[in-house]
Amino acid sequence: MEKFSASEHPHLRYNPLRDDWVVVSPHRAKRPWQGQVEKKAVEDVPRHDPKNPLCPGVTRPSGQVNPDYKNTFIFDNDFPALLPGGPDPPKSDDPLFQAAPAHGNCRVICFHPWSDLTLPLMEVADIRIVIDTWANEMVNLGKVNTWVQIFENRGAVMGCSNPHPHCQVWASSFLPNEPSVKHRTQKDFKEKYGKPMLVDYLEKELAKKDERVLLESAHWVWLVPYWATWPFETMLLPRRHVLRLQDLTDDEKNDLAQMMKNLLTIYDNLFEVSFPYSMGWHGAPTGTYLEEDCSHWQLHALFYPPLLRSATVKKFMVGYEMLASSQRDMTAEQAADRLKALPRVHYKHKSDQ
Ligand code: H2U
Repeated sequence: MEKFSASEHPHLRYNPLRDDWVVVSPHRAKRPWQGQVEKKAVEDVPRHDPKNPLCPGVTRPSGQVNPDYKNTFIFDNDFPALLPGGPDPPKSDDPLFQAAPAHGNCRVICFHPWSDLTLPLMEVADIRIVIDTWANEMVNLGKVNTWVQIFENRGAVMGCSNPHPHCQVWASSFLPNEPSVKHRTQKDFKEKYGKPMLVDYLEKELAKKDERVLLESAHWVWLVPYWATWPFETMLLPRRHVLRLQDLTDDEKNDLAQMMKNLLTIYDNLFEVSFPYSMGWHGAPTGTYLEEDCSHWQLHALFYPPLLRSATVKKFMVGYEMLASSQRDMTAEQAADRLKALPRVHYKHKSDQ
């Protein structure tokens, strides 16, 4: 019988964090594409636009005036998805009509006063200030909220409404679906195997680092997870067992700033475009969980980019993905090989060499 090859034969891969499976169909990677081609995003963004509500000194539609900020600037989202107060829905005995309270705070963090910068184009010292701002928000919002989700949507293709470098923070009184599943799976794993899942996973990935490990630094490892779903999905993990972003040491935060610049530069170099993605941090829950044993958690950042084969061809999670299981063509290892082969200098700075 023909011998199985992961780079040729369809198979399933288990995602132990989400407790689900992804269909991998490597033989399909060469199929012709006649689907949608996204318009290449216009990259000529003015450094300052007096009409852009995220720029320094601008009056937002809410009437609030942004300060003349010099590094990061945080404000309460003028159109928040969650509110700190308000009435709770009534309890129901009917299992088919269940509602629950949802409170929280939504904030916007501008990374830098200039609209024409993105994280990989920023100075490492300025990225470090962003990391400190994230950690502060985790501490402050985490005092009362169960979950603080920091996320960046980059690029119009990801629904980002504004090119100015920024991210969002949604803090909630409840544990949302994704972290709720991860809380359970990591707890079960630690009970069964005696180690935090992602600590064990990183050790095993480092033992065979030529497969999916992309970049290593003193304190961080960037890799394509074995179970990645999006074509160029990656994960960033600390080497040490760290529960939450606010637990990082100064050295780890400095190293993280450099690592983020490096990895996002590689992403931008893939198709020589400001690479669109949704990225975010997952660590142990907060609020009342701060008093509980959360040692099964390991901090990690997730990068979910939608691009597939060029700056203009996007992967859609539709059809089979919506109705059955997620599916990918190129394997995680093939994606890793593509990313590993890319230059480390940002394509916009090529001429500086
Ligand atoms: P994106 O990260 O998806 O582009 O969203 C930008 C956020 O900024 C969005 O949540 C908020 C929007 O509500 N915003 C304000 O709070 N005030 C404004 O004046 C513009 C945008």
